[in-house]
Amino acid sequence: MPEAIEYERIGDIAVLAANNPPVNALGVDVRRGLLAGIERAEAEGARAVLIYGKGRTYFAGADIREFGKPPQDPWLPELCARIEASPLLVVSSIHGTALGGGLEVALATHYRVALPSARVGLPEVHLGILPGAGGTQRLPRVAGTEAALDMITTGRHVRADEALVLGVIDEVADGDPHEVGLNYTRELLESGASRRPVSEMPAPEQVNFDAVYDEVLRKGRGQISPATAVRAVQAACESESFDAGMKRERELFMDLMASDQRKGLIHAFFAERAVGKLPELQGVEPRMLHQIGVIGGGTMGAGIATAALLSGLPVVLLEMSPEAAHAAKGRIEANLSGAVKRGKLSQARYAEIMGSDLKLATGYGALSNVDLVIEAVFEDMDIKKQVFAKLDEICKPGAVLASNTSYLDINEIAAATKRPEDVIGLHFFSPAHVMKLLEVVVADKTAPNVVATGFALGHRLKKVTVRAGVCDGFIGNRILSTYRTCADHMILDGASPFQIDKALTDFGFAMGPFAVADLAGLDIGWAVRKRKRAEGLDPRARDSSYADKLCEAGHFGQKTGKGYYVYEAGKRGGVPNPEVLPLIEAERAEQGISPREFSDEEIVRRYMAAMVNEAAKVVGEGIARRPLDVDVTLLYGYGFPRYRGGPLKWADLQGLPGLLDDIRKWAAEDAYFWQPAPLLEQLVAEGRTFDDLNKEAS
Ligand code: TC6
Repeated sequence: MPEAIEYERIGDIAVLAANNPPVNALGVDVRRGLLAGIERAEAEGARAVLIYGKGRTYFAGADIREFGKPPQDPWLPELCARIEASPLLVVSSIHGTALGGGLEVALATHYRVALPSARVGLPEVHLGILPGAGGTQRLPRVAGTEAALDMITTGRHVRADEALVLGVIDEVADGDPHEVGLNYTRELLESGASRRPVSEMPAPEQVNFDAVYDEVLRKGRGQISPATAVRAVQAACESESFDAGMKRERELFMDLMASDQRKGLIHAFFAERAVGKLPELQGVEPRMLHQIGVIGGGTMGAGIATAALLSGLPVVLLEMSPEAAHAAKGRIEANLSGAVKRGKLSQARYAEIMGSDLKLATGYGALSNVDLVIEAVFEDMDIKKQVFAKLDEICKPGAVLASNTSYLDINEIAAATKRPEDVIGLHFFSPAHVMKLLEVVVADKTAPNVVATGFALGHRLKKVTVRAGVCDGFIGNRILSTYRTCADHMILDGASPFQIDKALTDFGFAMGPFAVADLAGLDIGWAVRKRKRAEGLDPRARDSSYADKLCEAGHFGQKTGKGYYVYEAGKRGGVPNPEVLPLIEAERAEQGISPREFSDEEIVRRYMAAMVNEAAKVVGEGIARRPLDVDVTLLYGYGFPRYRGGPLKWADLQGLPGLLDDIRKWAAEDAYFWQPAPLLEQLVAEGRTFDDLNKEAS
């Protein structure tokens, strides 16, 4: 096996090259190699040490896979102290990304040169920890307290030119990192540069840390790592010595390391990388995509077209009339102008897209040559079937025929064609050019290379892409429908939509379910309720109609200015709609329900148990392949707080037996709704967790 750190002697300079693909993470072998390399360079009488990474990057951080396992010597903070204390001149040459422990190693070296394309950052807070190898002590000494607080609490990746201005790096030079590093080290030696340990620099300047702490805590919506990191930086300013500051950093680091938030965030990190790895796609080549079609230019269709155009894919957008096509063009123009304003798209590229990449059409014939077509028309099975029958006639052989339906049966849609193997669900989330989630819904006859094409498209559009099976609502909307029903039951029994929204945003959700319903449009839920009632509700299911009354009065949420909340033009968010509680009270009276008090804790517990129970059914039935697929779906499509890892990670951390006990207890009041998921019962009986299932599947 190759050495994780390769040692090379070039004249007076000992070169330590990291060789730990793919990202040169600072695992135990790398740490040992660095320590041995420094000791050898000193013993051999070198004058300087150059550290750089082979392959695509300098060290991208500590090896996250080691977290939570027994630590192995040398620890990164000790290694950094040893590097800094070396009597030799120690230099880093940075390319790719010097992140987390990687930047901490670089800050422990005496000088830093970087390629123009390099980025540096301390993103540890996104993993629920803080820079624990001196980053909170050294960065403010070189960049100043304010810049360090910004970098550490946001975890943002800073470009080389900005890092140079901030003093995080000393020089930017283009070329090969080995050569660039050697040239810079030689220059330093020739100019007689002396060692420059950051720990010996003066303590950084004071700021109002309490104010920063409060602000960061508020922005974190319950996430503790960024605010805790503020206290660590404070220690850099206020401790009597560098070592005392390091001690405080370590204490705070260890607290975070032991937290559930750290476990949730690291689960999220690996889960979002695992969703695209499906054994069934190993070795399956996706079909080529040169041009796609989109049917329907409403908010969803225009969003999908925008996402495709931004990724460089030409789009033919089909609408039913020239007026509708014109309106669709306007939506796409507005989306793309937003991208220009945010600096994500150049004016020249904008002109190119509007001039030639986007084609508007009003006849199906325009789709005869596209490689994939996504239908985003009205959510009605008969209309979808007509669309697919037409596509079957028009599209060239091998074209992928996709539906963006969010609930309907893809098998039934596929049966409207003579090529069901080419049919798939591509469920985008609105606004589709912004939301990161894509559910690839695989029907019974979908060909593997069509599934692979769905994933390839997701990758190209920079989506987090999850595989789902066919059922009402697939992974996300099926689970949403259940926890939303649970919320409706709590309302009938005495809670208010506003209390529920508040309890759930306090839990960490970006929005509560009723604010979300207002945003999505109340007509969507209304249509689903009407469809389900038409299909026939189970006589044991509780139903409520107060929300229908809002819709009947023409209140569809944000788009009409009124729903659960009232929205004033120009103001963000809304205030509770005073018409809502009387509607609920009338319904309770009609159903003979005496309302009772709900604590916020009970609201969260019931809502989450409903979510977990349905999610366990979704996994048990194979609609989601693994628990982590559910977690990623809820994180990216439904505003689930990332620091809780997703509903099934949250469930593991709570303990599955307690959740199942609650579900069984509530089944005594409503045995139809609270039917325990067989998979949950099985896991509890076997003393296993959802994470055990993830591990078995990987
Ligand atoms: C830290 O340093 C704490 C210090 C204090 C200690 C006291 N460890 O993302 P990609 C894997 S905390 C282990 O697909 P990209 C990743 O799982 C750390 N593995 O590539 C994937 O594996 P797979 C602070 C890691 O080019 C593969 O590498 N650092 C690590 O899109 C490729 O990754 C960070 O938070 C790791 N640190 O993006 C940086 N990093 O192929 C985290 C990656 O088996 N990493 N892997 O699926 C990143 O942000 C990105 O990976 C990237 C590269 C920007 C480095």
